[in-house]
Amino acid sequence: MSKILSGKEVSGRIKSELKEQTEILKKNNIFPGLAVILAGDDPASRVYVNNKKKACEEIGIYSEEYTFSSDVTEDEILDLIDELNKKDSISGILVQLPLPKHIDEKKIINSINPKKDVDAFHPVNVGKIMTGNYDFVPCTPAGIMELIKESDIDITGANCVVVGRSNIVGKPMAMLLLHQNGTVTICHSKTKELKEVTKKADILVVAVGIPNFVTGDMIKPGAVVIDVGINRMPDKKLVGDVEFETAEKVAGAITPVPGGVGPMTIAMLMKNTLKAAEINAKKGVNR
Ligand code: L34
Repeated sequence: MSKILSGKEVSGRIKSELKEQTEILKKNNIFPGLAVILAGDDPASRVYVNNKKKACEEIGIYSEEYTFSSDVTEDEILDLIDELNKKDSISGILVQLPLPKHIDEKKIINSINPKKDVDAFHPVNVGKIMTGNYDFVPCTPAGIMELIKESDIDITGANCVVVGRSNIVGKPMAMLLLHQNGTVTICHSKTKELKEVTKKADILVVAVGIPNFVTGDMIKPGAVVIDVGINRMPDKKLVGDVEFETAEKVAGAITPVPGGVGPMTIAMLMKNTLKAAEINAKKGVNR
């Protein structure tokens, strides 16, 4: 039986701290605001964006939502971002991914002012993460780092295996673990003898988007297992990329789905939005 790393619980604690910070910022005439852009009709994205708006309300962050239908043009989104980049009441801009297929995701992300890029997806912020002097940490990897802290494991020297190499999760995750002195291996769909690699992990992060991809026999006894996947099954049930039933018998600590990484992602977005408000108040968004 492993310890359950409840993102729901930890994010609740973090959000109440952020609420206090928001009150202090407001007393100092700093008013954080988040703009969320949603294009298309992906039902999962709709749920995530709703959860983000709800978190803003809870904490006292002003928020705006912009929705477009799936036939939106690139220029329409670029024009909106241009406007939001200049708008004083907006400290953070988030374009919910994935975007409709005909939209060039890179072009859209590149148009966001890096000082308002609360996802940390802009190349300037990605570069800063590489070198280790960053303001914004991408929300999902940042949330995972908080959950690992809860597990009481020391990352220094530990074998950390990240399965998945996306720009949103896998790559930045590997960097954050490396900054904390982990010995990091990145695996992906072309990795040979995957099980041999995952079996050696003291910390195993799985972000591949395939239901029940990692099973108990692939896990080292006592390992910390972080499941980033959220897959909706035909019966509407949510399952992760890790087969929970077999994994929790082997792991020392494990995140559930739902209630694990998802709520942490949102808490970290709130944290980044407060940070953006603070930075932009001090330095201005154009410097
Ligand atoms: N730009 N796009 C941008 N930034 C992000 O940080 C994201 N991500 C991922 C998808 N696209 C993005 C999210 O917001 C994934 N993600 C996300 C956010 C919230 C939740 C899950 C993923 C979440 O709230 N999960 C709940 C269950 C939600 C449900 O019922 O479907 C949970 O308990 O895991």
